[in-house]
Amino acid sequence: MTALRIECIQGDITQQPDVDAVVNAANGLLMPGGGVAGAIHRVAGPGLARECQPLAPIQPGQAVITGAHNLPNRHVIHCLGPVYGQDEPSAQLLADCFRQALRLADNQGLASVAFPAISTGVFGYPVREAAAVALAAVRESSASLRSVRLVRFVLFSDEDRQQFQRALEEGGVD
Ligand code: AR6
Repeated sequence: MTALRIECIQGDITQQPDVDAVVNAANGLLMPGGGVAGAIHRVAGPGLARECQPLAPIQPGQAVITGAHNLPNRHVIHCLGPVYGQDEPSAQLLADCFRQALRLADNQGLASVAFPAISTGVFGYPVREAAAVALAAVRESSASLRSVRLVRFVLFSDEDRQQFQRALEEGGVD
């Protein structure tokens, strides 16, 4: 069995044509918003919001999967991250997002998933803490994954990429 590969790159989550699913840092109503959600819905087109409507609302830590519409992927997995300092326990809820997203991807037989830094924008989660939670959750999930072989973190800024890269290296060799 091939090991799970984890990578951290700087980039735009809507420009990852080589992955099967991209993850949306969604709002509870699964509507187009700002940040990642705005970018994903803009590129996907209005069909994505229509498909999302009957799946909403979702709770912090929850994930749902849809088609990718005009995005160059097969699926979008929508996660509602915790609002830092408000949705508690925030680390557990953030970890739940990654675990649930990976489980959904694996259940669909997908091989690759790209995540943004969920909760670190409008929801105020400090990037360094979020990176540690995200990497730990992915590592913990890896033993139960049958089809997912690549997890890519796509960070908007180089500073955020460095934080995730550090968390990846601190957790051991990939
Ligand atoms: N590609 C990759 N990363 C991005 C992109 C992009 N295109 N755009 C922003 N980021 P956020 P949240 C980074 O606010 O904190 C929305 O309005 C961004 O710099 O998108 O989970 C929703 O509707 C930050 O580091 O997600 C919700 O209401 C990270 O992605 C709420 O914001 C997450 O920022 C969700 O807030």
